[in-house]
Amino acid sequence: MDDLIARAADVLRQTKRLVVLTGAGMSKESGIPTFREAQEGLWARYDPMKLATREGFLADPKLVWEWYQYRFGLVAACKPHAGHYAVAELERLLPHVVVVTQNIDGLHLAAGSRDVVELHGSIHRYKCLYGHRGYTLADLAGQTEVPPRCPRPGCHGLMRPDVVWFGEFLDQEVLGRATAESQACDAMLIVGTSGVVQPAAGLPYYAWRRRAAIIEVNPVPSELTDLAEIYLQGPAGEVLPRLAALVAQGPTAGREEKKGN
Ligand code: BV8
Repeated sequence: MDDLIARAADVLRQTKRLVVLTGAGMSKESGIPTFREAQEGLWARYDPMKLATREGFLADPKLVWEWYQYRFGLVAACKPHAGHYAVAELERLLPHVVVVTQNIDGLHLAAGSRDVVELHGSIHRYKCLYGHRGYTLADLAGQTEVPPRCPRPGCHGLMRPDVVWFGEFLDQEVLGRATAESQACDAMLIVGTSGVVQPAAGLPYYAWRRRAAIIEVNPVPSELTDLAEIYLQGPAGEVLPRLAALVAQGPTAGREEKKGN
């Protein structure tokens, strides 16, 4: 593994435009179960794939709202781990780094990454069924109804998390940015995703088609491992800090340029 990480660091040092594509495995070591892991406790008998849908919400708004409040509580109790900080460090070391995450937990932003594309939205943001968005739970505090109602005068629509559910289209601007960065990158670092959920899992193919270097970090091979030039088989919290430390030790394509401007 040491020589593979060293090789990956060499690739990243010469990278001018890096996309870091992350999935639920990126947050595992922060204590957030991955989407496919069995749900805990009272949620064990529910299928997340059914709860994370508009139909599931309309069928039982209170149940789905409470599921997200349970998950919000999990996220609120968690902190970024060394892997998140390593990704933020790569953004400081290299000329152009964009984090494209499938996660809704906000941990990349909390770790200091600045250019983060949240493909599936955020559990920290709320909107109503009629699309009035930009609210936080604090804006809804004091309402006793579950789910709460839209604070916008005259609306009163049911509130929901501002996330992308299965069967819902991603925000076109967000997906457009993620696609453009994947089409323009010269390296893509894929961390902690099974590569199943579309259209996120299609992004690495844009990088692959333009012969970008693809590096994957995952303890288990995924649907995307065959695309990887370098597969680092291990957990994000262990591999990424080693990778970032090696990148920091040598000259990078961008550091001189960054000093220049
Ligand atoms: C869309 C937000 C157009 C919500 C999420 C039939 C009907 C309807 C749609 C479809 C259909 N068939 C296919 C589709 C498309 C569907 C889809 O992809 N389905 C899959 C199941 C086949 N996609 C959609 O619906 C998307 N919209 O396509 O619109 C459309 C419209 C109508 C009809 C058709 C198409 C919207 C997808 C977004 C869904 N929302 N999240 C919420 O979170 O509550 S997705 C959700 O699941 C997560 O955000 C995440 O993206 C995904 C889970 O995937 P991963 O992140 O990869 O996590 P996973 O658990 O799978 O894997 C974890 C990995 O980590 C593993 O590889 C593991 O080995 C690794 N790991 C573990 N520990 C570590 C680690 N790695 C590193 N370190 C560790 N320590």
